Amino acid sequence: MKDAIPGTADTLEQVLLVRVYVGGESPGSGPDNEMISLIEAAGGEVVCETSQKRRSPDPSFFVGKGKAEEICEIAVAGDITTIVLDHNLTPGQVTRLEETTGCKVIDRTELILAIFAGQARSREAILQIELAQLRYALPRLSGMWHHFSRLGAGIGTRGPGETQLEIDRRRARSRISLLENRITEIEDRWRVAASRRSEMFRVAIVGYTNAGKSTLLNALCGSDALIADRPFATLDTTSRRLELPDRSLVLLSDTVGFIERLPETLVASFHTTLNSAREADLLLVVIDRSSPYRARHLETVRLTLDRIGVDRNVPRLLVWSKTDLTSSTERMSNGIGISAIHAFGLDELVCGIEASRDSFLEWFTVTLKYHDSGLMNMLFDRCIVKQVLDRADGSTILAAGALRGFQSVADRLQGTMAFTSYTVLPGPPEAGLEQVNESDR
Ligand SMILES: Nc1nc2c(ncn2[C@@H]2O[C@H](COP(=O)(O)OP(=O)(O)OP(=O)(O)O)[C@@H](O)[C@H]2O)c(=O)[nH]1
Ligand SMILES: [Mg+2]
Repeated sequence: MKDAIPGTADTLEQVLLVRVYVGGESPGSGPDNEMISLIEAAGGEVVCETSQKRRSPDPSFFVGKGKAEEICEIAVAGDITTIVLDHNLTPGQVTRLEETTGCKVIDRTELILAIFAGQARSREAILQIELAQLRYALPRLSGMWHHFSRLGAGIGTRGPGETQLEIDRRRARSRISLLENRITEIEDRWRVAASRRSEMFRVAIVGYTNAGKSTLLNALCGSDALIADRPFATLDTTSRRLELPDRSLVLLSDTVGFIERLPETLVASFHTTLNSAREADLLLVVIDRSSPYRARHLETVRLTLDRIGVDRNVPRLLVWSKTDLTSSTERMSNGIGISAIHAFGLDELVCGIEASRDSFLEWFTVTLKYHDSGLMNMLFDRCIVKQVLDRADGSTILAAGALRGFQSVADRLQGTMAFTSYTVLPGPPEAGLEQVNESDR
């Protein structure tokens, strides 16, 4: 049975979307609009849809042979140029479907790669996406020959397909190693820059794509990161300093959004960009509260953080975004509710960041015989100094939390002339310093 929806678009690429529900999947059990947003972000317009439920994918066509013929009829009737499947296909399945339908066939990974290629602006992102596309294309090169020579420009043809139509495997491999070298050079430069900032407490904003991560960075830091109502607007890491209520600074980073089944080739190629999540001391997990799929988004973010190698022990703060679009009576049992565009909940969030940071630090008080500016600078660099008390006898007491472990601070203090003693505290100092000091005696 045909379930094609006739469309009228004539300016964009005309797309037939084929949804295949495999195994336990069923219509309505997932974010059905997501594929449409992805196709639009890649410059296409869905003019027809059709679906099939299957126990398992057909090895030749992914859909059944009869369905492939039906797809061909819909494509002819709807003047379709491109067929998009919501799954990943083998190169052979793509070739056979293209031969049967006479249309270009794009799978889910190729679609997401096409969006990335279209959005990449920085040199790093352009190199990383070209690498991801080439790695994906390499086993498919013979198919791509057929694919591009017959069908011309459109979704999925930007990047290596467009510029190197006559590529062979040997040339693709040499281009891949050239790109890998360039990306390694960039990674080295970033590592040097990161080591300069390594003393700061690092907070990474992670979350599902389009959840409002860049809007949050801009609202908190007054920055101008690109915001757009489409998937994968952000392809680079942007880092800004954020001042907390105690006037200390943390480094806040925004990065690429996640999606269900984020293609492996992107995870591998965007390794450097995703480092900001891996190296974070605290993760802000941003989930769109107004999405009916928020629980699923949260699960996807958890799985993706595992996949990219983020340590499960790094503290995570759940941030529900876009609460202005939800009912005001809704209770948020876990996490902090915000609306970045209405600056709602941001004070609570900043206090939450400070509290999470403070619970992560190793706290101590230290007494210096006299005010040693070298030691004081070291303490301010490596610690969050909460209180300083200069006493009448010339000595100074500080209460501080060590950012990267107390031992490295203690090692620096030991044996210096000004150092008298330190006391490790169970948590952030609550009492005034004199009281702390009195109880020490
Ligand atoms: N109503 C409402 N819309 C918001 C809010 N925050 C962000 N948005 C909108 O959500 C869309 C996506 O915002 P972005 O900040 O670009 O989302 P992102 O998570 O950075 O997305 P990617 O970088 O593409 O992964 C934009 O249209 C924003 O205007 C909010 O608090 N309320
Ligand atoms: Mg963004």
